[in-house]
Amino acid sequence: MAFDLAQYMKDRAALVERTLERQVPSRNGRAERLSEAMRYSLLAGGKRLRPILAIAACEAVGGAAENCLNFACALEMIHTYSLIHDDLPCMDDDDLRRGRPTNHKVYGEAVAVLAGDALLTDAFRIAAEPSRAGVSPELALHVVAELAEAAGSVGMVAGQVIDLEGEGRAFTREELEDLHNRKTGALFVAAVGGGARLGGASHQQLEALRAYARPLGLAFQVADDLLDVEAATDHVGKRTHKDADRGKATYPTIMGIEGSHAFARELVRRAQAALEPFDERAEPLRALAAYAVERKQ
Ligand code: GRG
Repeated sequence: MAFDLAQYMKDRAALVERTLERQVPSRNGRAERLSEAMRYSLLAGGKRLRPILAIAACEAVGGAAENCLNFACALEMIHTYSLIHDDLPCMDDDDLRRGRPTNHKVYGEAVAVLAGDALLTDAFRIAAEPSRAGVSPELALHVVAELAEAAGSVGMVAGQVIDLEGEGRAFTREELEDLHNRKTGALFVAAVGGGARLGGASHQQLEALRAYARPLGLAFQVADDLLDVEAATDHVGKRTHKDADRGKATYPTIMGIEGSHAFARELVRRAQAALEPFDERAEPLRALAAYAVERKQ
């Protein structure tokens, strides 16, 4: 029977949802408004792509989803913090995210900044707490360190600074690739690498899975640039056509719409080729690579 990606994503997202609900409770004494702001953005129904990739990588090497659920939730918390901060007036200044008003529009800028800070900080507490007994402290430490590197000053935050400082300036293709490898790709690589490690991957498997995640992260970003040009706001749940308004360098500006579609397909081919040594347990990863560029939101 053909692999049903929609069902797979629904099932794995439900596991993530349940764990997030438990790990980020609403009760918080006198700071209840902080928890409400965290949960407002976190439980707003994103695609949960990064946690699903972590789970799929864990399963591809024979692990169970339960081995990496805390790690998967930490990824989603870091991703959500980045979206809350990215939407602030001092950054991309957006009113709409995940189909609803952005965090600062509802809670004000100060609480939105702090909700992002708390999500980021709590993510590391949760990632450091293995979902299952039997994970060695050394393994847990490696996974947490890689996550911090991907999210921090050489990864996502660096990507965000390069992006902001580059507004209104032309980028070479290499510069654009470096920006997106940091801003978007690093967390994809950490998701797949961490999930694989927690599933018991060998060194060889880990390298192959990273070779899958690198082009996948870039393909996801090329698709995001294309959605910004081609899709309507009510389909994607965030404002579109904003890259051109802000004078941002994008794949469509560098290689045209058709060229960008072709490049995205080539990146998916490269990602899938890296999975050749794996058996049918990597089917979700194969399908997720195609989904990253075919998605409509
Ligand atoms: C503020 C440190 C800091 C970083 C922000 C990730 C990011 C860096 C900004 C988000 C802006 C953006 C459009 C990035 C490009 C790709 C991307 C991350 C899209 C959003 O991710 P999805 O599509 O969103 O997985 P959902 O809502 O489904 O989780």
